[in-house]
Amino acid sequence: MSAIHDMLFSINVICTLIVMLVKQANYLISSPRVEQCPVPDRPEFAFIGRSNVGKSSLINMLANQKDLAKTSSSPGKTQMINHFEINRKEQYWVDLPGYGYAKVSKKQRQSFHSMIWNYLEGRENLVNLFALIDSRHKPQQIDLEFINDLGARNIPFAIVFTKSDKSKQSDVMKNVNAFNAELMKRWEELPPMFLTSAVKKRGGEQMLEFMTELLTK
Ligand SMILES: Nc1nc2c(ncn2[C@@H]2O[C@H](COP(=O)(O)OP(=O)(O)O)[C@@H](O)[C@H]2O)c(=O)[nH]1
Ligand SMILES: [Mg+2]
Repeated sequence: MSAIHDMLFSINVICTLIVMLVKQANYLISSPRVEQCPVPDRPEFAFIGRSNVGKSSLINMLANQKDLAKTSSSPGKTQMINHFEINRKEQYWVDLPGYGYAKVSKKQRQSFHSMIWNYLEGRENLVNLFALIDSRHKPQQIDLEFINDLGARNIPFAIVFTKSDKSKQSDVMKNVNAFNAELMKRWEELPPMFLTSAVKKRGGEQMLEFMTELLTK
């Protein structure tokens, strides 16, 4: 009994210790197309969401760095696939361009659309995509459409509700539940979900735990 107890206890300790630590992180390169991305020689996590959803802030929170993701929001890089090196050669994180820009031509939107889907469907080392949703808003058609497409195309993804500090908790939960209710109209199972605030530094540990779990599976 006590041997088993000791063993379980040590497994528990090990599990607690293997939560990913970001010891090092740096911006690497911005690529206009998936074909130009770095050689896929390590696991990759990607982040996507509408512009201003809080993507850069979330990446900075996870990496525990103030200005890591700033690079990719400089003019010209917002429409690129931006790679960050994490823990030297351990993994890549990718800041993807936001979907659903209103102020671009139809042609631009189409090439943008195919760039994102070429990446999502063609990047062989992609472990998981984090799709960011602003928790201040009721379910938005454009987010629902994008998430439904991810499911339909079998892209591994999780949903991250951002800016949870900005509204009353009851309003946040109302929006999250409404979003889930919309998804349940189409899907039997909900994807993994995280509630985060980059300002209050909430939800990051759970995300890092989930990432570690995926990498050690
Ligand atoms: N209150 C609050 N503001 C946030 C949070 N995350 C981002 N913001 C703010 O939202 C704006 C857009 O954030 P940013 O990370 O640049 O979004 P991006 O365009 O998706 O990369 C900035 O003014 C951030 O300071 C959050 O968790 N809480
Ligand atoms: Mg950004």
